[in-house]
This record gives sequence, C-alpha cells and structure tokens, in this order.
Amino acid sequence: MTDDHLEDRADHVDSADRPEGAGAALVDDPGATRAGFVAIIGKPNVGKSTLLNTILGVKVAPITSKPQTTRRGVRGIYSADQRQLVFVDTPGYHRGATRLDGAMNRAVRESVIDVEAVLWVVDLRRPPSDEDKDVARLLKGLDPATRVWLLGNKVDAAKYPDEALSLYRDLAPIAERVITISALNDPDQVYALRDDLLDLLPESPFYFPEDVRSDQPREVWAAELIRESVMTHLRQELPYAVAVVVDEWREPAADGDEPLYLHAEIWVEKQGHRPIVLGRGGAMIKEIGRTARKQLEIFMQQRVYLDLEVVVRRAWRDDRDALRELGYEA
Ligand SMILES: Nc1nc2c(ncn2[C@@H]2O[C@H](COP(=O)(O)OP(=O)(O)OP(=O)(O)O)[C@@H](O)[C@H]2O)c(=O)[nH]1
Ligand SMILES: [Mg+2]
Repeated sequence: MTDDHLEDRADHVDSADRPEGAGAALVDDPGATRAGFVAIIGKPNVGKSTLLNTILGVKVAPITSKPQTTRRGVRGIYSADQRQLVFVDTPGYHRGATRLDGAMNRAVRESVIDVEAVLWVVDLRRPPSDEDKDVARLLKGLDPATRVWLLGNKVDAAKYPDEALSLYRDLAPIAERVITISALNDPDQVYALRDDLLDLLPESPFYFPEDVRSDQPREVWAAELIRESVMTHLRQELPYAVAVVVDEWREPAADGDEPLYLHAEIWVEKQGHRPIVLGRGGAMIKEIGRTARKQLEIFMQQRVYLDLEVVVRRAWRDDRDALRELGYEA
C-alpha cells in the first residue's frame, strides 16, 4: 500500500475529553462559513476508505485487501478557508443475513439522507455486479436535490476503464459527474475532486471544530486499526468473525518513560477460532499485535504497549447486546 501522502500523526482523532460544542467559538461569523455532508458509498472493496484517507491526508478509516473492512460509518472532516466538508465513509453495501450485515447496510442507507452529495465509488477493473446494481437502486430513491458523482476508481489497474465506466454510467443516469480516479495512486487528482466539492457547499455554521478530522473516539479508531491487522493476517472466513474492543487506555505519567498502555479484546465466535487467532505458540497474535502497534505508534508518535486478549463471544454478529457494545444501534 502506498500511503506516503498520509501524515504520520493522529491529531485527527477526536479527543475523548473534548467538551461538547467546543468548536462553536471557532466560527466568528456563521453567515460567512459554508459546510455540508458528503456520503461515500459503493459495494465492498472498491476503495471508499482509501479515498477518504487520501482526501484527508490522514488515516481515519481501516483499509485491507478484503471486502467488508469498514463496518461502521466513519466521519472524516476537511476544513479550509471558512468551508467544511464532512465526509461519511460507509461499509460496503452487500448482501448478508446477520444482524451485523443489517446494521452495516442500514448505515449506508442512512448516510445518503440530508447530504449535499453522494460519491458512488466503483471498481473499474470489473464490470458491474449485482451488488453494484443494489447501490444503483439505492441512488434512484435519493432526494432529487442530492448530487451524485460516479467515481470509477482503480483506473491505474483497469484494463478497459472506459468500457467499464460506461457500463456503470448506464446504471446511474442521475450521476451529474462521471470521472475516473485512483484513490491510492493519484492524490493530486483526489485533492482536485475535494476542492470541487467545496464549491457545492451551502452557507452553514461548521458542524465540527476546525481542527478535528474524525468524529471517532480514539478507542474506536485504535480498535479499527487492530481489526485491520487481524483481517490482514487471518484467512478465509475468520476475518469476518472477529471484532475488536479497546477497553483500557492508560496514558503514561507526564514525567515517566512508560509507553501508552492499551488493552484490547479480540472477539471470536467459536472456541475453535481461538487457537487460530493465537497461532502456534502464540505466533499469530504476536504478529497481529506487532503490525497494529507499529501503525498506532506511527500515527500517534508515541510508544505503545498493546495488550491483546482473545475472547469467545458466541455468535456475536447476531447478538444484540454484543452489537450494542460495539456501538451499533442493534
Ligand atoms: N490499484 C488500486 N487499488 C486500490 C485503489 N484504491 C483502493 N485500492 C485497494 O483496494 C482495496 C480495498 O480498499 P478499501 O479502501 O479498504 O475499500 P473499501 O471500499 O473501503 O472496502 P470496504 O470497507 O470493505 O467496503 C485495498 O487493497 C486498497 O489498497 C486504487 O486506486 N488503485
Ligand atoms: Mg472501507
């Protein structure tokens, strides 16, 4: 993954200590500011989170090569010159039968309500699939005032980008703009797209303080980075049966030499999954922890002690209480 254009710091993560409404004082003259929401939707694995991270220049959302990486709506905020774009990165719109699938798809449907624009991201390496057609149907039900831009992503890796793009365009006659992008490899073009979105904004006070780049609590952000590492290292179905909760966050004393201490539970659905996540002699969990810790340290510019525990939460994907604990309104 080339993420050289992402900054090595994590001041985008909203501080859990920030008082409610702390940003209001930042806006001197509400009449002069412009702000609005932009939803990023599409089927799994097309590059939605990559697009958001590139737009912001920081990593707010997890990315893996596997579908269904994003499981919750993540807001990423871009503020510049009295204007604020609030992007909503969404889970891939997909077919699935669990309560978790239901919650993920609901997050997509809710994300397109009351937004200035919807960015429909598609993968130009392939023609439209049934899941793309589901997204196209969702777009048909939009408020007609909502602008839809069709973004043909991964143009860098597509053999027949023009042909593919025209097939997608046929599915979305309401798209007012149709362009090809490479969210991963062409940041300048993505910044130009972001600047074009600034021009769509109506007059409005800012929704978030100017210096905040994500609305996620830091524990959720860290849990998502750990889950990204789990998904990257595990194979087949197991990545989908795993959830991560950061339940302890202990800052070192100001004068001490201690690392930041994080404790996280890695939930698996069955007893039999435990040894797979742990690996032979604990080798797998060690590797998962190492990758996650490196990322956390880079983005937080701080030494981290990551304490991982594998916990069996039977059928958590269909368990209302478990999903609530993970922050879903199940
Ligand atoms: N070649 C190429 N690969 C890309 C591009 N954008 C994203 N990818 C890759 O596509 C894969 C999926 O990217 P994500 O950003 O996680 O996709 P997503 O749409 O957020 O996926 P879900 O959260 O699962 O719905 C990753 O391996 C990315 O590196 C691109 O412009 N070109
Ligand atoms: Mg994603």
